Amino acid sequence: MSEPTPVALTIAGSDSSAGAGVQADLKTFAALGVYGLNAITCVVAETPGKVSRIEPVSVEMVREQIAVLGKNFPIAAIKTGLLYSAAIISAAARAIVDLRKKIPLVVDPVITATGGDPLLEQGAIAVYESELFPIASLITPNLDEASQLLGGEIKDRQSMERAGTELQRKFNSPILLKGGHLTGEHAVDLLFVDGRVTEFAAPFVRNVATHGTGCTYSAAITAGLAKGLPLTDAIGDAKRFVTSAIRNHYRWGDLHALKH
Ligand code: PXL
Repeated sequence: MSEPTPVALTIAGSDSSAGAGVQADLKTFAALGVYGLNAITCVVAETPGKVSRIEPVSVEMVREQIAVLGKNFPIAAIKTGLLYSAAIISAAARAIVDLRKKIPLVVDPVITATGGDPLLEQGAIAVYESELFPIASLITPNLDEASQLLGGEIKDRQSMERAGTELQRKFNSPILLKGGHLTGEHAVDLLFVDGRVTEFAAPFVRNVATHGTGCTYSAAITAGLAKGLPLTDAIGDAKRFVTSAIRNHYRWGDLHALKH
């Protein structure tokens, strides 16, 4: 008999250009052999680099999506992406706790889009810290997000090590600090668990304007956890997956240049 397909849930926003958000998560789950469920938090009208409008879904609707899925599917791992507001972060955290099962939870603390447009309401970071981080199995900030969580600039390997250690202590959760925005031969991410640091490196892919890499990466980690992999194996596999996705990306810019 074949093994049952693992099931993972993403709680995130919809990206109309489908490179980030829920769409990236579901494509990643499918590519990795995991059945993906989604609870939509907001709808974003955008193309890569330009957010044009965001509308949230009601808090009650966010809660209901998570509750019905939890009652009817064997959810083996959960990730959160764009949660938009303090009220939605709080509703998502409570709905996850209400599932009353210990399910691995990956929190991708999405604050701004790659192009720099804000995606999270001001003041919402405090609710991440008080309600969602305490139930996370892994938090996956990039360098900008880590700076916003801690204050101060992170500009090299040394400051990454300091920031990751501080984040892990402050939030008492494993931290994957993604160093992709540092320039160098390799894109280096550091995992901080219980005072230990593990490095994940891949050759830096040059001359690519990316959109949705953070979403794809955290979704791939979630897929690995849904399959029952240990955290370091799930991250190692996910790093290879996202590097390959960046290398084999859809060339939106080229098409855009041709048509306009
Ligand atoms: O890449 C961050 C991100 C996450 N979620 C949604 C987005 C974006 C970026 O634009 O639209 C829905």
